[in-house]
Amino acid sequence: MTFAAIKDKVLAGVRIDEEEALLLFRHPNLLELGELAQAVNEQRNGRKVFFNVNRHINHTNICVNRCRFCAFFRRAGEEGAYLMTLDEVRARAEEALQQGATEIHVVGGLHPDLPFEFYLELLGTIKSVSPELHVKAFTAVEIAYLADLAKLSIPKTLEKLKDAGLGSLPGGGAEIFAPEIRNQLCPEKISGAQWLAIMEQVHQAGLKSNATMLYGHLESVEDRVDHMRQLRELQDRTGGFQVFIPLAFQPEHSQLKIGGSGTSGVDDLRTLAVGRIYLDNFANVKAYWVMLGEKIAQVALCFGVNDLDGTVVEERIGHEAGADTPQAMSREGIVAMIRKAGRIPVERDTLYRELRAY
Ligand code: V47
Repeated sequence: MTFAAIKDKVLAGVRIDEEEALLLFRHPNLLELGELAQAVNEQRNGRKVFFNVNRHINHTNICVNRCRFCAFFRRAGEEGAYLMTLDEVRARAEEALQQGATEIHVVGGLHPDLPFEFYLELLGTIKSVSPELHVKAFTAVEIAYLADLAKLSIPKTLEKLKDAGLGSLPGGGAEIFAPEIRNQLCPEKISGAQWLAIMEQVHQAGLKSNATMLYGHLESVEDRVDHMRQLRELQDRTGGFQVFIPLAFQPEHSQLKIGGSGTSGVDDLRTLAVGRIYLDNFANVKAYWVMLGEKIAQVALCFGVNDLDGTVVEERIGHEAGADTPQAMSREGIVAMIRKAGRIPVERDTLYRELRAY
């Protein structure tokens, strides 16, 4: 199979297989790959690029897991360990609302001592600031932990969280599904199969979620394609994923010593482009500017990407691991970034409904 043959197939709307995705990863001409990804994106999304106005709240960094790639977690009592009070959470949500946020993104460590009720109160606290704020909270990994804590099934746990204000789920915790790599990265974490099984139940419960893939560490391109294959298969069954978000590994201060200073810009663009072409059942591909840097994220808008995440504010997970991006971007900053790439900036809500074009 040649690149030209794959291109014909893709432009005719025919799904490519894993072997063809591998060939795309190995295709030496990055610009040809980007052009194809962009053609696919424009067929679907035109020249619009989404962003949202959001705020991250990482309520605690205390975690019972010790993921080797993670520079964010601390043990209870260790220097730098923290747990926000609900008042601190409320203050952040109020500030976000004043700044025009429509979404609060909540993820945290697997805290050893908090009761299930804490998480219900956390959601209730944010919703009490404004019922209009969409709370995108808890990765599939946290959901598994909370279900254990509550001694409830996953569907029952989701029902309680939904009643307390949960609006959708972020895509974290997927890392890379291949068991031999996952066991080296995060041996304590739920398996890839469990992550997928929980997401299936999330979608069955009527909640949307996102999907991530952590790359640029120990994995091979075959592992990346295998990861995307499993996402595509689940998406065929449920349609519940809103967006694919490749996360570029940030190597500083993590226990995972792989040498070098992180992924290359070429690999970032290639991964986003292959994601766009292979994941034909995902409407959106996000360049998460926090991990990629603003410049690569902007160039990614010519490589099949149609979403830049949001204003973020106070990001801790990537920054603890050496991300040298700012903590926040203003709405004006993101709009300018999209315009300068020749695209149309569109503010969206968490469920990808258009709020305002600029
Ligand atoms: O699951 C942890 C990753 C994730 C590092 O759904 C790291 O809209 C790179 O999932 N280098 C959490 N990545 C963040 C996340 C996310 C972010 C923005 C938007 C959305 C969304 C989801 O961050 C973790 C893990 O895969 N991570 N450490 C690191 N050193």
